[in-house]
Amino acid sequence: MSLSVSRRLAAVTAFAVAGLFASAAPAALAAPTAVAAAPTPPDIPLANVKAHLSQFSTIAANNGGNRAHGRAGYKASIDYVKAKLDAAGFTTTLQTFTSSGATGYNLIADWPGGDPNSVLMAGAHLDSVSSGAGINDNGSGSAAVLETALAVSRAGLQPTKHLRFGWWGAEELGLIGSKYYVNNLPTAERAKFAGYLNFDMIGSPNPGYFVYDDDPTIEQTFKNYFSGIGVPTEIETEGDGRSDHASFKNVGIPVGGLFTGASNTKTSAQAQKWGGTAGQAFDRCYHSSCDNTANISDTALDRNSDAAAYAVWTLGASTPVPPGPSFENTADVNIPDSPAAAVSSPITVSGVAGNAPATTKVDVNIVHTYRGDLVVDLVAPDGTVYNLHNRSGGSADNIVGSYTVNASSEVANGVWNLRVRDTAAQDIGYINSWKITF
Ligand code: DTR
Ligand code: CA
Ligand code: ZN
Ligand code: ZN
Repeated sequence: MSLSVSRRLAAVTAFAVAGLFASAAPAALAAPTAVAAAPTPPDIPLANVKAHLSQFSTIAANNGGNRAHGRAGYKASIDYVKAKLDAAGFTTTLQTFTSSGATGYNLIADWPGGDPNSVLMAGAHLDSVSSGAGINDNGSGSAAVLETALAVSRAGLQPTKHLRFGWWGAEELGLIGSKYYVNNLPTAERAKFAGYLNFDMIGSPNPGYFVYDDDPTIEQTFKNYFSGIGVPTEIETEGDGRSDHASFKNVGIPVGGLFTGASNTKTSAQAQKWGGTAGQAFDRCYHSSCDNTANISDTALDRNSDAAAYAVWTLGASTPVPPGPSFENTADVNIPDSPAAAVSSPITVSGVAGNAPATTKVDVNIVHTYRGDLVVDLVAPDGTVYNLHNRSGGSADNIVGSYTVNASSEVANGVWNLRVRDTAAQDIGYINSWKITF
């Protein structure tokens, strides 16, 4: 693995800024225009979201036990969502396609108004697998996006961007519906997209709180929400590209999203920070007949529904501060056991004018079997030491997290080091990667 300087990030951020926040045509990397302060995002009523899940459950029960592509249960699900949106003043379009010899449906709902050259879209796949009702996968995402759209209508929101919502068919067959939608978007229409937000499995019964680490501005927006409610998040790694955001990302549209986990197992460190059961899958009923209305964490569904609304309001209606340039070192560095000397992973920063900000962000990914052994420091180019972790966490595994450091007295350019020392015998590990964002 090599040192990678995320110049792409600066370019993407500039594009995202141009796309998400400027009134000029997205193609021009215009500076963000001043916009009125964003209206306050609403709380999405959990009861409303669960009422949609109950409807999806009834639809499955009345149609052979599932809501899969090509089955009556899927079409009934689309009809339910469309009727709600039509009644709420959306302009809806039913897009048909054929897959595996059956007719598939995408539902697109446009909220009238906003800059037609800057589209912010939120979406979820509506189909289930054939083995069950698909309440978490993906009734949860579909219901949250539906209720967010209905909240836009209730608020009579007049966002800066043009808001669009989508419910995809045949995701379980391989992102078929979202691919069909994107592939049939003229290039000029694709260029109008400021971003696509994906919600696939956001109510897992043993939940994790994962944020897609694709577009940094969208990622930061979701992280801002969760840090505002005191819930730590992790980068989504279970399935890069395994949901409908991949269809949009593949054509260069900035994407982001939320995920609460599928068949991967929750670690003890994750159970410590999120609760739930370590050693158990985030969703034991993934793609199973037990993915029913009992297969939902109300807390996770509520938090993620509110986060979806927060992102639509924030990204659609105002100009959040995009993250600055970041630099990353992904080279593995072994951490020898105590009493060995500390080891360091260097990052050479260049091209950043002035001093580091008071909110310098350090993302750390250390694999270790006993985080309580470790002392982790950020060492500035002039040798100043900023302690990030000082032996907390006991026997839990790994240190994966973000730290905010007031490094405003440090010149940004120069060689920064992440320094790690193992201070107790037994248990070893390595620095997997780290990133500094100004
Ligand atoms: N592909 C989704 C489930 C899934 C698995 N990993 C991820 C990561 C991000 C979003 C979704 C998923 C499905 O089975 O529908
Ligand atoms: Ca809520
Ligand atoms: Zn699935
Ligand atoms: Zn899914």
